[in-house]
Amino acid sequence: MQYFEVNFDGLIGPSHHYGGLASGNLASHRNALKTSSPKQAALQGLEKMRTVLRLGYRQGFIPPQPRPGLSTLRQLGFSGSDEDIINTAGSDAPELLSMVYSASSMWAANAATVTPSLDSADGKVHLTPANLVTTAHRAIEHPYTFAALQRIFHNPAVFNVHPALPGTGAFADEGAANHSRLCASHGSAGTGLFVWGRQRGTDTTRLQFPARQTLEASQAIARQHGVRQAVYLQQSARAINAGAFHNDVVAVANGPVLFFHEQAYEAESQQTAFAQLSELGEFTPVCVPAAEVSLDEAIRSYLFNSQLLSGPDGDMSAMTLIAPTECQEVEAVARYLEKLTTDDSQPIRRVEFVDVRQSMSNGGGPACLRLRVMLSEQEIAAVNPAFMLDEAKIDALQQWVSEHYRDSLHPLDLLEPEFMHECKRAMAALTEWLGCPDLYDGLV
Ligand code: SUG
Repeated sequence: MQYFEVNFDGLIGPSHHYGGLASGNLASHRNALKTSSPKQAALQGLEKMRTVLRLGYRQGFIPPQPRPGLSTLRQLGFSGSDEDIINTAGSDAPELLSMVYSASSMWAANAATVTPSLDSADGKVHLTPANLVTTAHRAIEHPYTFAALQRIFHNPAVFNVHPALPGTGAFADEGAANHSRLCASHGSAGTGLFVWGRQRGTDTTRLQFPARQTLEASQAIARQHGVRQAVYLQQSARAINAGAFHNDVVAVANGPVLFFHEQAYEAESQQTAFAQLSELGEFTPVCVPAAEVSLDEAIRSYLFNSQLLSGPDGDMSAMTLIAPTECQEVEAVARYLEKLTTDDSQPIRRVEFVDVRQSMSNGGGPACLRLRVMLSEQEIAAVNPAFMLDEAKIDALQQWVSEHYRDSLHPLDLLEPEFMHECKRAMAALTEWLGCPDLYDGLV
């Protein structure tokens, strides 16, 4: 049976702003409190989806979450009408407004961990929303993500959408950003590669920034999904301290290929994991040496936050890297990429650049913006078609963005109650268009 990589991108919401909310994410820190353009952000995201669609791949999307998260503000003690809540939070705790307005669900690589049916014990596709407990603005995402995933993957005979792991630091989980699948071909059984930053008892004094994924969370996901082949690999403290808050900032996999930075992993853990991967099946590590691209250059350009794709029919011999345009601007990276595509010892043959600068300024590149789901033709038919895209639907979504989004947004604009109404109107129009006006019922 043939399997296809289907990407579900996070549609960027109307409250996209630079809140400086993510510790360890250098771009978020650097751009804190600058003016964003929600309109440009969403249009860039949709153009990326169009690029991938035009290259011949299937493309879906995950809708934005309702913002502001008024139920969170109520939980935090604010009361009265919706306007009262915005006004009081705006004067007493504006940082909480930024938190509940974050459009962070756009980074769909953090929406969930996915195990394809080929790799799970019961032959179903398993999805677990990430609890994202490390940062407050992201920890509020998972109930909405769960609702959206249940709606998209709505056939329980084919899909099992689990609730998030317990919301505690011991099971801190960041989803597919720390998970990859290695396999000989899309249609053959693969190995889940789970990358983690800390485990019970880890001496975290070496870490300047939080390690967002625990080994215990990764093990729980593998157990829950009935993953038949799992390998665990430890992120290096050096990479985390340099700003690799997720594994997908320093590595990307596709088929048998793991394209990664030399300093991404703890050496001993890498040696063990790579030996296991070679034992379990075809494994082609493509290591980018620090002497050619430093960690700093890799993180600045987001080279590894590219989408690495086989041919649309699954051809593993000629892969395409969908890379952020920033890679053309960091000299060492541009030079490296030129060399890479002519190096016959590995299958990456082509680089396609996409402009997702609005998202990049918050630390999210092309790969952050998508949740990758490996599906057979029958499984694709079991996906709710409302969430699958073609060019006409992308046009319609661009039209919706143009009608409802602001050209520019400063974090202080979040204090205006009128902005809340704008966001509500945009979401109502979207869920109506989708035919799911009750998508987030009970959660708002
Ligand atoms: O969790 N940025 C996100 C970026 C996530 C990128 N995803 C992957 N690497 N898969 C994060 O750090 C910044 C929000 C702000 O500061 O306004 C933010 O949440």
